[in-house]
Amino acid sequence: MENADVARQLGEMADILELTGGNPFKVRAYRAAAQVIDTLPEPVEEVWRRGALTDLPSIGTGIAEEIGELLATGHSPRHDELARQVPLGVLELLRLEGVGPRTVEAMWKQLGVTDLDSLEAAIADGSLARLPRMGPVRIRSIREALERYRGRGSRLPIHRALFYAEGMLGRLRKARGVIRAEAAGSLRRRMETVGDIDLLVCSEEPEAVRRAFVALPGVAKVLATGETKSSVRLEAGVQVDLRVVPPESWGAALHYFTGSKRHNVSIRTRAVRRGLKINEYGIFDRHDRRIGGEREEEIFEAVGLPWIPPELREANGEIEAAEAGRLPVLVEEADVLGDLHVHSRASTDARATIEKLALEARRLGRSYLAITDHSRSRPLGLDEEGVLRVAAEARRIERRLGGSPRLLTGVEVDILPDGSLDLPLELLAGLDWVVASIHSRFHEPAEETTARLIRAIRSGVVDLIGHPTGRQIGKRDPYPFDLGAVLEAAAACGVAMEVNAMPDRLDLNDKACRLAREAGVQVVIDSDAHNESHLANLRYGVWVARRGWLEAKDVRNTRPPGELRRRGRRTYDAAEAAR
Ligand code: DGT
Ligand code: CA
Ligand code: CA
Ligand code: ZN
Repeated sequence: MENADVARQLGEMADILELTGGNPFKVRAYRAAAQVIDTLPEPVEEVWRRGALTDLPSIGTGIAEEIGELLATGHSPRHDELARQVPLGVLELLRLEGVGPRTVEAMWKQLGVTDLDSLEAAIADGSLARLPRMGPVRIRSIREALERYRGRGSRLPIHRALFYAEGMLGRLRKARGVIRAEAAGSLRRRMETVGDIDLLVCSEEPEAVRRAFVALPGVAKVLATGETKSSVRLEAGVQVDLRVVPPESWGAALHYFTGSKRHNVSIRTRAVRRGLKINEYGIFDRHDRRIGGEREEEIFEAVGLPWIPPELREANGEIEAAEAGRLPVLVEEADVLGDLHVHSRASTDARATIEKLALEARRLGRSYLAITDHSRSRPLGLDEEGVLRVAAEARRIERRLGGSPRLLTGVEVDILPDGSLDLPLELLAGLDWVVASIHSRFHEPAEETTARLIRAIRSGVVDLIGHPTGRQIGKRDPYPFDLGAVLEAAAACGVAMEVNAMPDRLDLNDKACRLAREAGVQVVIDSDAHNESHLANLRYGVWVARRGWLEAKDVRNTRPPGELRRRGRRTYDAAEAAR
């Protein structure tokens, strides 16, 4: 059983409990456990085997036992028992944005709505309006949520694709006759979602590899299988394509199956102009003699270019840049020195103490960490006193740990609907690091949200705009606003833009990173960790930045702590402070 499956079961248990009016503490416990498992960097099964489930944040003995049962037998009696109380379609209704258990319960019990289809019918025939507090605005937003949910593509988020790919590659590398095995396709290009997983194996024994491949755990169905090419569908629903190539074709095949298609076409066209033929088997001269293909670099050498990193291979100017010797030296995870958006248990229901976060950051080699809990207008958010208390706690722990990692005092302050900040400016000005984010009123006209963000940027006390577009992949679209205008203001004020590395955010995205760079705005790649296991997610943000052509100099947190604030200690607008 994969982590995502375990997480889904736990999440469902939380949903059913909530829907049936179960104990809210249990609901929260299941939900927190699901989140921890879903973002765990190793198979939960291994943690379970070492008997270390309860060492994970948010996992107590009761839930650990249920997870153990799930892993041992493939199903959880507790989950089955809960699921019998609610039709499956009703559970799916909970996935709609802005539709909570209370609403689903009313739709179900009062209108007999039991799935997406019957909800659609209840909207169409007007019966949904019979529910209390169900005016035309709310109905429209439910209809839109339904359409978004239905329209959600079947593409897999990269962190899940990577999970499956790494599991399969690990096993294939140990299989008979396998010389090398790598992921290709959109996964190697680090796109935020992948349509299918492409694996490439180097071997002289394709038949043995094929047999090992179709027998991998998790394979639900063999879709096609030939001598050098096979496709399967995993239980998780995703398709996996495998190609097996001999060593002399490895580089050519890796390039070909990495894509993108448009990039490949450009490279092949260049080759033709030089009298060469490039395909997945190798590089051939005009007499069809093989002149290369064993290493991927040879493909680029043959057309007079330096090697281009896979993240750039989207036919978006990378060939021209390579030609002109102006390829960016892309930022790497090792360049990122610290994490500047981290939540402790002071403002979340997770169990991450500042100390646990700091120790995990140290283990990951980070040299600093900004503790940025939520401000008062969020549930569990901090008021002035709370912010100061957390800051004092951070300083104390930093001393206790001997200054490694450095702990910066900070906050993630809400940008209120009018663009003012949720805490006094004097307080914010005294902290080491201030993230400002929008968490409410996502559906205002674009001009208003643009003005809201710009006002926060100009406050003089903000260092970073958190998850600047507000999107949640597959769940919530970005709020409408003028990114260009916001970037211009950020450049003028030296305010950075976040690349939030939470796999369901990745916000800014790759395209916006590139715009930020062009506008002269630095980004900060950070984890927005809600527990210590999230600190490892930084790599997903690094991939986004790489796809956005960013170099280390474009990323503020490749700098030591003393250089994070562009202009040293901020002054802030006294008129603003007096408001
Ligand atoms: P995806 O799976 O939709 O996320 O995107 P990709 O890029 O992984 O696309 P996929 O799986 O269809 O094919 C993998 C790579 O194989 C693709 O990036 C380039 C190469 N490829 C596949 N079909 C063709 C083709 O007809 N022509 C060329 N030039 N390359 C192809
Ligand atoms: Ca693919
Ligand atoms: Ca494919
Ligand atoms: Zn936030």
